[in-house]
Amino acid sequence: MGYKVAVIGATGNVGREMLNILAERSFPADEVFAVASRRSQGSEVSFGDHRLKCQDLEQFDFAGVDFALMSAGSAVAKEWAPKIASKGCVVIDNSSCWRYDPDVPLIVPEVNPDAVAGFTKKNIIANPNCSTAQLVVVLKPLHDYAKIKRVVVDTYQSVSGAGKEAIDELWDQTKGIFVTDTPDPKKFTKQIAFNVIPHIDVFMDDGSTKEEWKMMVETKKILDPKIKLTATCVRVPVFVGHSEAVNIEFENEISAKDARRILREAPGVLVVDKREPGGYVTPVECVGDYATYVSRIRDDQTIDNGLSLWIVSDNLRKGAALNTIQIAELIIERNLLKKAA
Ligand code: 11C
Repeated sequence: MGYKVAVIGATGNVGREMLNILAERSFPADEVFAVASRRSQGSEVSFGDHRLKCQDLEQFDFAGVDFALMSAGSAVAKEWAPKIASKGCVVIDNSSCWRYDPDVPLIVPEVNPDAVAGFTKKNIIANPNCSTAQLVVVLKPLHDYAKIKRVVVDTYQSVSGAGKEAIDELWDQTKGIFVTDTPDPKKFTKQIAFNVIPHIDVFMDDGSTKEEWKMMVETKKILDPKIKLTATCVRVPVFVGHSEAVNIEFENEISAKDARRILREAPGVLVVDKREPGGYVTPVECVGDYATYVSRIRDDQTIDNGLSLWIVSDNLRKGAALNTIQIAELIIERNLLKKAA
């Protein structure tokens, strides 16, 4: 017998990717439901060769549904995740709402799969921020080998991380700038076309942004609380695919050659590092892929046991929809779901 799966936020960028990936990976589902706000009720979304009609979240009956894959923002997650979970449905939420709750596991299956068993406390599991997910997949095998002390990461984040309106804003500004007038920024604080903006999410008291804070706190929760991490998160005029320039300081000896060998064996990671023009991955090349790509692996000569590298991944996939579905697959694989007889 297969599973019943509801995708909540089915009309959004991540919701659509969830439906694509469920179909692509032949997830063992008997039934898949597209659930969205009342505004989208009746609109259709693709699921493999089928079209699904969106159902209203407020009216939808979650009894008998095994997994609720949720990507509807923090406010919806705060209200609805506990209600849905109380019906016996496992909620895997993409928002930041539940990530820092000690009773909610924050999971990247390649990194901390054993922590998933803790979901039974609330029946809720959190999916990390997209920029964290692709980072920890790469850090984990290196940490196992040489113990990470400190990470300095600068991100180059695509507009799709900020939703559909942000994609439209980049598109309209890019066209408008040479043809008509540049439309004023709405979603972003400044012009995003042909520009970069060092500001993602709200400002914190210490001058960092919440996106930067999330990368630090989530890396600690998923990988190791002892790792020190500082981030500068920047929005760039790219539609899909987040990139990260990462500098890592280790306790123990590790060379670029070691790192290349370790990362070649690491689950979810693909090394493309030819040290020649074009011998690295850029965001446009990672779109639609599952892998997190690593390029430009090199020794940092300015510190002991230091490495620098470049990470690129599809933020809507490994950063969101794919990771969510991998978590559901992990629960099934480990036989952790209590299914009614
Ligand atoms: C961005 N990383 O690129 C964000 C999107 O906490 O899940 C995801 C925000 C989050 O804007």
